[in-house]
Amino acid sequence: MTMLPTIQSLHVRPVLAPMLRPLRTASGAIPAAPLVLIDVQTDQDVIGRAYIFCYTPLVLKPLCMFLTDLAGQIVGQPVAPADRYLDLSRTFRLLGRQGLVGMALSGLDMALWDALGRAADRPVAELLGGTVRPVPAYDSFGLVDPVADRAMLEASVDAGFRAIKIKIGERSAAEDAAMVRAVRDIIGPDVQLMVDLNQSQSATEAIRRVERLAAYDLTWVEEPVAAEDLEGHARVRAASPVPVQTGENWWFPSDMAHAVAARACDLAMPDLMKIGGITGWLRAMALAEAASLPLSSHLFIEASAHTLAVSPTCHFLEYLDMAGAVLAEPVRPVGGMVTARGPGLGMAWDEDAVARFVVD
Ligand code: SMN
Ligand code: MG
Repeated sequence: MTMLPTIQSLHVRPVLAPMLRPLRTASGAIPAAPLVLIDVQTDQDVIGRAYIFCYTPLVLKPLCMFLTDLAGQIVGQPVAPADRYLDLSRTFRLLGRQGLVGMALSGLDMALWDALGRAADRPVAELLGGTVRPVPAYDSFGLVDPVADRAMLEASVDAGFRAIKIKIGERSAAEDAAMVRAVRDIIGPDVQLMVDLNQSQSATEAIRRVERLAAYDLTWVEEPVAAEDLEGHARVRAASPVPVQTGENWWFPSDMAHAVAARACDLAMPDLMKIGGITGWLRAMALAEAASLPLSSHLFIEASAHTLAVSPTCHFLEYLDMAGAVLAEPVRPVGGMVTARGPGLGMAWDEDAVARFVVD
């Protein structure tokens, strides 16, 4: 029986990766993607790779330092993601795993699953007992201008996407309604349309806004109030004619369990970097199945194609490419579907691009 690989070292690099479409949301703008690239070297001549999306460049260096110091906890240990998840959960029990800790642990977990897949020369989806298969994707935009962005929206539909998300909440309710109406006219009645308020409203205002938007046949309204306001989410959900989506800010499966118990949402979309990586996702997908919640991803398109392929209530993969500029082969949706690649998670860095975008 092949021995598990052993972790030999951890190498991290901070980069600012240009994005195909710089992102503006009701809660802030992201002109370029601040990423920490993680490489886990092992003794079986495979390197596990993953990345962390940091939202702001301000945490690039602290995360790199933390991960470099974290290496001392895992070097010499087997590439056994579930074991390392439990060890590190204990290590950080007193501090808590929210914030940078959770991001680092989740990113490390993804890199370990990549290493395990590479050692077995199989895609991670197969290690999880499934098979690689096309997963429905939606094209995820930021705040849009229906005039200036018309061509981009039309190109998305022409490329085969059957679902599109836009962000709202930065402007007045009337301006948001005009934008949603215009986007619905551009994409036509047969393409699903989702909106994301990015935590920008009170429950009362969110209800008021969603009632104005219901005429445009929305698939979901996302994070209407602050992510941690579960009671507010539940209030919006009880009054909303549009299904409520949330989850990108759940820290580890316990946050998801609390949201399910609070009846906060009709749909769930954990983020691999906050839910605890692939190991955390496996627990989250079980909670979604038990609560009959359609499960979608948030960012991390490469790894999400593997985890959604084995998720019982798989709904949509969010196509919002944060790392394509530093990957040798960026993910390319085909006909509105994304198919996972192996071995492992199927990512290789474009080292010339990394050298261009690395942050000193
Ligand atoms: C989002 C927010 C911030 C960065 C990327 C994406 C957004 C989403 O909430 O759901 O895509
Ligand atoms: Mg969102």
